[in-house]
Amino acid sequence: ARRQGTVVFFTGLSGSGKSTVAQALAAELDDEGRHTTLLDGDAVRQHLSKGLGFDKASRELNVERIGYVASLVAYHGGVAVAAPIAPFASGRARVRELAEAAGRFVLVHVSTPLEVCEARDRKGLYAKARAGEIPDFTGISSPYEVPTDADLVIDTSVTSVEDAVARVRVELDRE
Ligand code: GGZ
Repeated sequence: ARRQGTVVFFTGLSGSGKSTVAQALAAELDDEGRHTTLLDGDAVRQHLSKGLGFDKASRELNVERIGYVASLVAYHGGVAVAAPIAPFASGRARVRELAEAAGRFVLVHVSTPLEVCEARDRKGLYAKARAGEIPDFTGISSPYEVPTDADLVIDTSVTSVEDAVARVRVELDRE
């Protein structure tokens, strides 16, 4: 029988820490010999979704593309780890549908509060968004619909990367 594959899908605001946790998780699983594919937000937008913007339709298309590729990985028994903002419930539901047809779907909401993400402002994007220089910025001028169907909720302002990874792994080890 085919080994059951998995899609681990992180969703959360810019600066929430989802990429950091996703990268650490993917590295651990890969080290242990699981065939792991990281679909990081930045890389996806440079390649798979090159040229797409941040209006609702573009985000939904971006998220569906990620879900499609992730589901292919899962179908072949691998683990796909994806970490886009994915702010809309409809796009996340579409990903769930694709992933569950192929394997297991684990939704992780990285719930780090906006105030914390904005205070971090690692790339200076929140300041630009507040100044009106970036339209449709999630949390400032574009919505983030909080998931009601997350398997895990992790706030990186109170949970370390190490603990966040461990919590996801407990979830993955459950049957
Ligand atoms: C949100 C934006 C925007 C706007 C550029 N809104 O912190 P980052 O820089 O590295 O992560 C953000 C990334 C979000 O792309 P995603 O593909 O994850 O978004 S979605 O799932 O909604 O399609 C941020 C940067 O792109 N960025 N403009 N307007 N984030």
